[in-house]
Amino acid sequence: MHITFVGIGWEQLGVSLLSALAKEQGHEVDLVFSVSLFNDRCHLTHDFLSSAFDDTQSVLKEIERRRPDVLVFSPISGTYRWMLHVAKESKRSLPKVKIVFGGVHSTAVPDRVIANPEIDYVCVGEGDIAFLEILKAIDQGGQRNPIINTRFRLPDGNIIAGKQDGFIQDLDSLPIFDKTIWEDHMQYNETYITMGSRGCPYRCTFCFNSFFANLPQESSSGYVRYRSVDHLLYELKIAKKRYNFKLVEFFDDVFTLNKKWLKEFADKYKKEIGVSYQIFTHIKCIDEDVAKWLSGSGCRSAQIGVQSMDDEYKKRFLNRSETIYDVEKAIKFMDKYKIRAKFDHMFGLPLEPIEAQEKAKQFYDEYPPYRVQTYWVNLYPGTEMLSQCHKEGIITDEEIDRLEEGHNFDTFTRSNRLIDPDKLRTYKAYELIFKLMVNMPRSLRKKLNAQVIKKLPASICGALTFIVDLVCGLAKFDIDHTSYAKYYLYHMYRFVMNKLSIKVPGGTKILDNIEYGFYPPKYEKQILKEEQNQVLTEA
Ligand code: B12
Repeated sequence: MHITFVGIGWEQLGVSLLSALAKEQGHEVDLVFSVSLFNDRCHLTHDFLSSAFDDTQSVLKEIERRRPDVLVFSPISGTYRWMLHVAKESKRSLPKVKIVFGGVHSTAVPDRVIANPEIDYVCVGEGDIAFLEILKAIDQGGQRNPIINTRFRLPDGNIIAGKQDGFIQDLDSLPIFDKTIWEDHMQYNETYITMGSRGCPYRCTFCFNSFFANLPQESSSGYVRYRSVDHLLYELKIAKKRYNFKLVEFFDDVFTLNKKWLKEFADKYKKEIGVSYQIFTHIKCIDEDVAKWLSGSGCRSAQIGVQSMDDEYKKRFLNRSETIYDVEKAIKFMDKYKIRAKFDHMFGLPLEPIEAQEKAKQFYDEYPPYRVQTYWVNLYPGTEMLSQCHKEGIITDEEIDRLEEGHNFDTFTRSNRLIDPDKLRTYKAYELIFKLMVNMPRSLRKKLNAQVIKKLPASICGALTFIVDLVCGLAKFDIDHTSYAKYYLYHMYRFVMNKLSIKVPGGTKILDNIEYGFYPPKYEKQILKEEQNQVLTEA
């Protein structure tokens, strides 16, 4: 069959994996992508510019031109509305196309998603097995038997829900991510993203893990799982030959959780790949060994969620047990081994005492991280935090309804109505201070006063924050900033050229067009053996 994935904003590793699985089954796979400049559902939102660069119509036209048999979407909450719109329009123009939804948002509210008559299948939870079963069912003209981790609609309108069955345990039995479908849009010669594990042992109330991990599963099925180091390095070796990237970003929830795995990774990565990398991790998972291994193997920065500096609040409302003392220990190790600490700090946390911001300022003054990344709280469907807010009467049923339908998500730039306007000005002042202070000498840092800065109109404060962050990032040649800027410049140029009907080269230059083997050779042999056994059994 011809399968088309529809993406927006950024690469999605879930899509890359499903693409590899579908190609392995002999399907023809491609991607239609909206770069959605200035509304990328991540960092940048600007109403006027986003409508000037809107590319939704060309996405719809492209889907119509390609006439796929199956259209696949993997929405997070912030991309759900757009994806739903594209799905509906595509069904109108191609009534025979089968539409499949999956991913985080679909898992949080599957009944709402399948309630849209245009959507034929919805995957709940992990889709490595379900996706192939869905494709088989479509290929055979639709079936009535339940499909694992899936809901679908029968011609009479009834919904069939398959058994929910945990999390795939052997990640090495899966193919490596298929990056080829994204090459035209991404800039893999700059940064390459991947993951070595799935799952997280922590249950922060604002995170999708707070519900995803609780999906029904067999008792023997664990949530935190690893690819072998060799499986991961096999992928990186292929990718390095093909793209020669400058940086690898590991998006594992807690990259340094398993010290045995990390040690093996650090030893082999340095020898076999040897390119700088960045990770995400948890304060509790940084000690001296970890910092030393990371640093020795090329890790230049680690992004860590600090979120709030009020220990008591954090424990009670965010389900996080680390203390300021743990943060201090972690940053000292990172400083000692020259790993840049990028701390995530959240504004607008429900019921957090406002004094927590001054505490944070004092901490960042004493131990300035490389960067404070600031986020405005979003209440994501399915999360523990959303239920807490409902229980506390902070959010109404109608607002939950809107969130579950995918409205009102804007993480970086905008706050939400839950934040009291006076508090909002205070938060904005601290946001500017945090951005400034880590780039200033200590004597000047002391002079920053939230009560004074708070008097600036919120819009000016917001604009200054954006400028300070951008200028400091570019001045430090921070690759997060430079690659983001390059991505935008390239796509703005491409957008204009497209309007003039001038074709421009894709975002990634392919350096070595070797065949993309989705399995390391030793697993390929194993899979072949399994397939032969199956043929024998069937015979
Ligand atoms: C890598 C990553 C990014 C990358 C890549 C973007 C992307 N869209 O994936 C970047 C840095 C760009 C990014 C940015 C953002 N992210 Co992010 N990101 C992640 C992260 C860490 C990994 C996602 C991933 O690749 N997982 C691995 C793959 C294999 O798993 P998967 O995608 O879930 O897919 C599996 C199943 O879900 C299912 N499946 C998925 N889709 C489909 C479709 C079908 C048809 C089927 C059958 C099955 C299926 O099968 C797959 C294989 O089992 C997740 C957290 C996490 N650990 O998952 C957060 C996460 C997705 N991000 C999140 C958020 C909020 C954001 C941002 C808004 C802000 C931010 N915090 O940075 C932006 C939005 C960007 C955008 N426009 O998409 C939230 C989303 C919550 C929500 N309900 O919407 C998550 C869940 C983190 C969290 N703590 O809650 N992110």
